[in-house]
Amino acid sequence: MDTSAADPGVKPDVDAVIVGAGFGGLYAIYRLRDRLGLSVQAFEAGSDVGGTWYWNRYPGARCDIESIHYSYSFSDELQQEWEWSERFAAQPEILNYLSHVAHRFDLRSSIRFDTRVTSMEWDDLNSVWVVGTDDGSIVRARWVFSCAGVLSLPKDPGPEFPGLASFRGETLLTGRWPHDPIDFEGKRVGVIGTASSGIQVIQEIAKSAAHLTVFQRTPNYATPLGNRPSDPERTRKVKDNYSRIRTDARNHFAGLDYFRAQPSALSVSPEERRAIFEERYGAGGFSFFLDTFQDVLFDKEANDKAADYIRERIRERVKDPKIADVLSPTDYPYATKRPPLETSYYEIFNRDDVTLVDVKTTPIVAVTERGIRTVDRAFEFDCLVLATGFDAMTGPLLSMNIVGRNGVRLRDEWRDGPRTYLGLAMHGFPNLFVIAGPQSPSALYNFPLAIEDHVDFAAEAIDHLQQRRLAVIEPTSDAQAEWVEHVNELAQCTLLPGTNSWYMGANVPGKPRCCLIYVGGAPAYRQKCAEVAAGGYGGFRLEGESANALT
Ligand code: NA7
Repeated sequence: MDTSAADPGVKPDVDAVIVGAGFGGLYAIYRLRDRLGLSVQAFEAGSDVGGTWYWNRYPGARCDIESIHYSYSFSDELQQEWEWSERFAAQPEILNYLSHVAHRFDLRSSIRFDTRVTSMEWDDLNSVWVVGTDDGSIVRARWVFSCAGVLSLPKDPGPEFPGLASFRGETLLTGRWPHDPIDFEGKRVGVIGTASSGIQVIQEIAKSAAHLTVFQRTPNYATPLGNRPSDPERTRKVKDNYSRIRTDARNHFAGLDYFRAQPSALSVSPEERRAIFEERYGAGGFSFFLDTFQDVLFDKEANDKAADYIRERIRERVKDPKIADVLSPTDYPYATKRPPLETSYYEIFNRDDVTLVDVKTTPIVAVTERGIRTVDRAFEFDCLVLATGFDAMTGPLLSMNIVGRNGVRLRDEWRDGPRTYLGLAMHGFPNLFVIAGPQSPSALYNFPLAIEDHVDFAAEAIDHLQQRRLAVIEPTSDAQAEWVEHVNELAQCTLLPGTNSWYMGANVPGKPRCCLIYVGGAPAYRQKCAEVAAGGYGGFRLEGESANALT
């Protein structure tokens, strides 16, 4: 796309382009179009709404934050009318919910499906983004909201598994699961990856496969999910108090309703500590992670107590001590990789028709026509399932070939890691808002609330500009540098940097290693954003007469 010859005075086609129609994109359409009165065009690569929940339709996919929290708060009518059938909704129900939202607010009329944004270039002369899509069309917009997702671009498995293309059986990627049901009955199945997606899919495939072989590189500290049918009495209480529950959640570190965590695992007696671990382990959800002791993520000794407890439970549940050892993490602290939740995971390894392969000690050498060859054995499969994760947070943005002021490419700007202001916007890339972006609380903040906060912040900023007939908002280089330093300093106070996780960008070969998440928690982050807005958008430069406004 050549914008160097851009005509001055070219009007934008729409006020805002929105990339993606998952939780973020759907709310952005509603907020900008129906509340702010802007014209919007959303693009979605999938054939319908859902985003992450559209693509991750593998058996067992389910949210691990309680559905009463993992849902929109922006419409009380919506939260009153929708009924969740389980404590943690499964993927089909979440997809139904998002479909219902799209229908209820007539959001599909603003979305072009089966269309991927492939380029985005800032035309400085006209203060518009020129957005290109894979069908060859171009749309000019004053604002762009990237709601392209955080865990939406699966890692390309090709380079990590030589020979993958030669496998004659069926290869399935959890993050791009086919729409037609897959029947594992009587099949020999190999699964690579044992984190959140892997654990969920393994639990389901184990129910019908003739033989299941699990290839584990790093064991996880998985704790019980505690799923069950929704309790009508609790649902009624929640609905009677939804507004307060949402406010409380927004004041919690991770946007949830866990409020019993004590300051330190080291300041209580061993008996008291154990009783707390015991109770929270049984309570399910992120109780164990977020509602035990506040220093678990900061203090190695405190963390060891939690890790010891989980290892003990794994040893109780897995009969063969050698297999239990392989399943027990020992070389990284608890929760420095995103903790997965499980239901029957550990018991699966007590079965004769399930084999665990430790690929740390016996690495995979190649995928063959028939299966997988490790250094010491060949395995034959009918199906190979890859639950190998995502190019998280930065991947979806970088894949859109974003070019900002003066032809600067985001890919070059981020060569050593992302640089943002508030995880929301970038210097050199005006009028582009990144929803739940890198260096925001994102994955450590209940996504629907995090998304609503970001979209609201950006919509209010646009409103602020429009009222003053301003056209452009862009973070200053200084404000951005300060934020990046702050995010990195905070991360250094935690145990996260020492572990190879997607939080650190360490799951993708060659990706720069740095903390992709603001770890100061939702309340501190929300306060900072509120101060920025109240101060007239401090840290942002606002400029320009809005001569080419559409609305
Ligand atoms: P994750 O959390 O990135 O997990 C990917 C899993 O795949 C993990 O067990 C990896 O082991 C494993 N993996 C990745 N590459 C390889 C190779 N080359 N060889 C062997 N094993 C490999 O992705 P998920 O989809 O499970 O979860 C992502 C998020 O979605 C999750 O955090 C929730 O927020 C929802 P490793 O640990 O890297 O050794």
